Amino acid sequence: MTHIVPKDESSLRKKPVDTGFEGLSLYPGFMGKVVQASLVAELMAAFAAMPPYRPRMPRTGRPWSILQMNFGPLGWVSRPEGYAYSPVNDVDKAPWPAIPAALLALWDELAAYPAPPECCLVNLYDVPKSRMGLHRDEDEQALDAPVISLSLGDTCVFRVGGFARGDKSKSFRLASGDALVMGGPSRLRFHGVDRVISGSSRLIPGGGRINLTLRRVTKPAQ
Ligand code: MD3
Ligand code: FE
Repeated sequence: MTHIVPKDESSLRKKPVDTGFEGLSLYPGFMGKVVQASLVAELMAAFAAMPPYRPRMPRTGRPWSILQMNFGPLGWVSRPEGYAYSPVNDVDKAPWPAIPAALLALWDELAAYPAPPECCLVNLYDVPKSRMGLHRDEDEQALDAPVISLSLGDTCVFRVGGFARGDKSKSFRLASGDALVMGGPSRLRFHGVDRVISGSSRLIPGGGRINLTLRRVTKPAQ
């Protein structure tokens, strides 16, 4: 009778697939559809109270093609003078909402780090041309902690390179429910999102992709 059991938490892949990059672990379908759907509902409720905003590039002021929001004691923000972590949003100076419990659980399962995440950066790929250029995540002091990403909604084509912008790169697809751990020697690799495949998931009403990245920002006290 196992065929009538919803394919969910019971049958998830808790072993990563080999990405060929040490420290970069991809867990396809790590989060089941039921938990994904409840997380999306929780995100929508949070966004009703604090709407995602379209950041602008430092200095040039060019708007990003994605929307952003944060959860947790520190949020990652893009300001005219550069990138920063801030305890409050730049719109009305209100603190960010708490990191959803399902994401704290994801960190506990995968991070192998002795302290909780301080930031959950939310990237919303809301239009078909939304993308994220090649960059490194280097605004954190705790570079010994991994960055953990969870993808929801439409599949994207994600690119991982080396430690210099021109190094050769590989691309992977990230589908809804996939978790990615970027740690160890891969923590500072260049990476980006080339494109989102519109219509590839029905999880998010109206379509699109939501990426949640969990980060430890400060070094934990000994
Ligand atoms: C590989 N987000 O928020 S998450 C970001 O899908 C970011 O929205 C992308 O890059 C997104 O900074 C990709 C996966 C990711 C995050 C950090 C990495 C992959 C990484 C650091 C090193 C190598
Ligand atoms: Fe990144």
